[in-house]
Amino acid sequence: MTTRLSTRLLSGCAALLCAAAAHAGILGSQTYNDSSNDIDPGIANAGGTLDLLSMEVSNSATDLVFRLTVNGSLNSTDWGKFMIGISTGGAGDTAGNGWGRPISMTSSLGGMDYWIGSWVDSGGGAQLWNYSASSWSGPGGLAGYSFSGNQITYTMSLSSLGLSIGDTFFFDAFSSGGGGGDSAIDALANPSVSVTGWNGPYTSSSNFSYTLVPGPGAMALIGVAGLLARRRRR
Ligand SMILES: [Ca+2]
Repeated sequence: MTTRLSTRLLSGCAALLCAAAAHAGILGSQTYNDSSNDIDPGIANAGGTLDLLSMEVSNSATDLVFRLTVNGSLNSTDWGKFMIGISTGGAGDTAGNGWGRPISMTSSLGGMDYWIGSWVDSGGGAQLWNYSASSWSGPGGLAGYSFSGNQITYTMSLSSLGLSIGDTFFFDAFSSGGGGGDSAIDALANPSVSVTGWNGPYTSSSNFSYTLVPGPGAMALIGVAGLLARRRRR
């Protein structure tokens, strides 16, 4: 009986491993939601395109992927700017960001260590900035950047963010206009209106966290050990 159950458990875990492997190396993912229509009515929202709806965060053994969903078409409205602030526990800027926008961030790990600035006009593009030694350095490139319909996908290597499997980081995403002084017209982690004017300023203080999930092999082994231990205790 015990042997048959163990065999069944192991084949179940093998199926899970296959399913995980079929998912292009994605080890874990989590979706974070924002309210819709939470942009100040006095500020243009580009037909809803600047209204952030959700962010799916996932990781493989080597990469981190952000998939941002907005409330309008990125193909028909081409002037939006979309940005992500990341706090990893480094020196951390608590007053600014890589683009000099009036947007700042504080988390339980400190200030903002990385800034991703992206645009969807002129074919689109994205930059990665890093804060260290009291200044922002960049821009660097991302491993991947694409947008279509109402989604933008950003791929960064974990090493480019100074992250390793098991690490936890904090993040927030912001939408804005093309002016250098434009603030966070919408902020993902804030379900209410973020700013009442283009110039803000905005500070993200209650942001989201994500922990980089280890490989399915390690997870399955932990699962098998737990189930067998439970079986043994009966
Ligand atoms: Ca929103």
